[in-house]
Amino acid sequence: MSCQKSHAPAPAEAPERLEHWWHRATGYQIYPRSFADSNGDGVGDIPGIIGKLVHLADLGVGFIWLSPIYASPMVDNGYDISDYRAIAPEYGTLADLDRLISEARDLGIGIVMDLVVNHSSSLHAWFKAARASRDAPEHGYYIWREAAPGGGPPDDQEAVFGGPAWTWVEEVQRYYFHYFSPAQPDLNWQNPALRAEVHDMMRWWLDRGIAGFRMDVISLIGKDIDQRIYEEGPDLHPFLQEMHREVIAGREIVTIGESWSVSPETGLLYCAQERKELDMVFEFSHIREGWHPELGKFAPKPFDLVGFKRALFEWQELTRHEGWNALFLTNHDLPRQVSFYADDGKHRRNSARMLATVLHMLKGTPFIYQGEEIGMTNARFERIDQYRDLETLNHFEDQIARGVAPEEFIAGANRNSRDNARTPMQWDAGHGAGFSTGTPWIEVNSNADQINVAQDRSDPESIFAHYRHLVRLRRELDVIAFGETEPLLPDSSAIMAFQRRLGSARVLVLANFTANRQAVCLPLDTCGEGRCLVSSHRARRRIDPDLEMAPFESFAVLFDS
Ligand code: TEU
Ligand code: CA
Repeated sequence: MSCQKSHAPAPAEAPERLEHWWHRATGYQIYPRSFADSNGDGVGDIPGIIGKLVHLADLGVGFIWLSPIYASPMVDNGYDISDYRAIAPEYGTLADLDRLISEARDLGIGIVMDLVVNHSSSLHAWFKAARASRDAPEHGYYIWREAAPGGGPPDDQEAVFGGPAWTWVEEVQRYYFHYFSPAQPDLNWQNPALRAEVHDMMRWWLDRGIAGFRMDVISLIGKDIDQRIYEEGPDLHPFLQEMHREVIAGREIVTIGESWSVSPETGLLYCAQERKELDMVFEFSHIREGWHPELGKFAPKPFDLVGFKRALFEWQELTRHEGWNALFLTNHDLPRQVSFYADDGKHRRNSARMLATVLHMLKGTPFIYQGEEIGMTNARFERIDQYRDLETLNHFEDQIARGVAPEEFIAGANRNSRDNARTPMQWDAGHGAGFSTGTPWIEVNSNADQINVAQDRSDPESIFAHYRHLVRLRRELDVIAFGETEPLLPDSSAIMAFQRRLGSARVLVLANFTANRQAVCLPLDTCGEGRCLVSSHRARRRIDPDLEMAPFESFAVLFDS
């Protein structure tokens, strides 16, 4: 049950920060292929999204991060773009997108586009020209090397999605470099003409009225492959500063960079305000915490709350006075949060609400990934042919060749494959979960008849209502938007606890990450009589040093002296 709404405490001193619209906003990520299909071809599309805008307006989100909807052969579901200024026909038209931008704007929701410029598709006109002739100007837009002296690839660098990072092109008698799949040749950011093309394209989108960019693997653009430096290479920050100067300066937009390598040591290089690069980064330290240190994501590892908290709190500390956090537990590349971090069975509803409370009470801009607001779970596929994701399929081939049993791989994929988050959005209990009247491109989760928007919304204690409340609290309370974070009980492997402070206001947040009742012992100075902001169980008002928490219980209490 959500407790009574409180009003914003007056800040004790005038805030020095420059406040931007995205400081109090919550983002919502849409993976268009799986969100809503308007024409029954089994593939989500832009008119489908427009039809669901009321759902998002009701949730209260400030902007949508739209995963790629550009023209693409869809080898990596749109993260392989063949025309940066065109829409994939299966998703709709440019006119549909303009309509989405304007209808969303009328509801107070901005559209943030995915900017995928570490690589293009191998079917992009630039690459077609580049591969046809060494003399084409576009040849220099990509990264080429001669064959090794005895023939064969220049070296043994490997691609993230499996196989060598080099592919031979007969016409130019050279290899091109691809960090991901051969269908995703890396763009050569060292080439000023390429950078100018990207800047021009970005301005073109901004002029259409979008609210900003989520920048795919942006930390790769400064790479020096000869030194085998990929992430955060020597030219990354100069390139980001140039992009800011050329495109972003003077526009009240939001920019979120994706970086798999950023650490507390390098975080502020991206997002400290005076550096003029990005507003925030998606950083993955808390996600990597859940991966096997040697065997990677497909080898299950039990969840370790202590390491998870350490990672999150380190970034809260980093951004205490400078920079900003992008808060998320899941996205289209990650498993469903209730399945990974908590319980997706008996305790699913409280698990979902607990994870939401924890994330949304931290400092930063939270992101909700489609379906998270109703507690959608992992896919639980049984056979490899149910998967669609190229990363999962390629790693399956690889690992089977290395002697891993198929069942063992499927068990790992059930925990961590990217397809867990890509099954269709579950709108209702009808055919195709209300996602499509046709046959969805990837199977609907078999639990769609119990877990869906219609069902959740009919529940007075729904997960959706809980999220809506959290989104509103961030808009209303300065202490949630801007307060400093103070970790409590860092060594507890069962409880996540912290406080937020701003002026005379203090918020205490407690969450039980286990299926057992937990006795919690709090420092005396955190206790007292407060006002319950949000709670999954009975409203808590009086906080005593010794309290007991129910399985997956969570709450936040505001004290204002
Ligand atoms: O992901 C970045 C990335 O490095 C992922 O491939 C990551 O390593 C993997 O998902 C972990 O399992 C971004 C996009 O979010 C992803 O969907 C794209 O496939 C990738 O870039 C290439 O554009
Ligand atoms: Ca469709």
